[in-house]
Amino acid sequence: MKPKFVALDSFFRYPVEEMKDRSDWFLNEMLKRRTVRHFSTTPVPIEVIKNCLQVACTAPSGANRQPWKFVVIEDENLKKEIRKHAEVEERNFYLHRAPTEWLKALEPLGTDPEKPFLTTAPQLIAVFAETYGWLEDGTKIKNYYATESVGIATGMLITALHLAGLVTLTHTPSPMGFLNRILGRPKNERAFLILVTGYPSDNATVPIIDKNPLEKSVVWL
Ligand code: IYR
Repeated sequence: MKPKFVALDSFFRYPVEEMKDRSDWFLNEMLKRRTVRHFSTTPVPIEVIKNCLQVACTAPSGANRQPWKFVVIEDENLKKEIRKHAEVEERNFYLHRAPTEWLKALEPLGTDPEKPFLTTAPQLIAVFAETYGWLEDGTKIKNYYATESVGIATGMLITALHLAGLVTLTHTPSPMGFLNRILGRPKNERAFLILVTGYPSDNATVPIIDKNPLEKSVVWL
């Protein structure tokens, strides 16, 4: 297929001072983001979730395949079912499967096998990666860099939800195969994570942990 192009009309070149201000503002907002494990049952306006999902769907992806599927779960019975299965896997993880070293690494977070947030939060967004797909005519097609693409989209979703005034928890019960069954997702979709979304509870606390200084994560050459 012959590629088609249009002029990059959406780009705007800001004055340098304005660029600094915008990046400062954004940094300050993002420094306030915390992963939260204590959720309120207060419902979230669905328009906000929709906008944030739309942000996620603008993510770049391998060959523009957009290999993501976001399953928004509000149904109380489905949430209970997910919690039941996740807690079975988590008990197994904390009591048997997790190496001591891993448990030690999790200590500062204060996590355990109980996952009440899976039923208290108003929305669980189960994120799936489509490892392959089909063209309109039914031809099977491979997706490229599906995991990377879905990771980028999920990062943008977390950012959008934070800027909209909500909190999230990236939850990864392992293994997550039960999600396909409970949510009726096809075989080409691989569960990536559950993004627990909502308002924090009034008495929410977060662990005292630090982010590394920039020098630890960035190398300038
Ligand atoms: N999935 C478990 C354990 C866990 C693992 C990592 I890596 C974390 O950053 C946090 C928790 C749980 O959800 O408790």
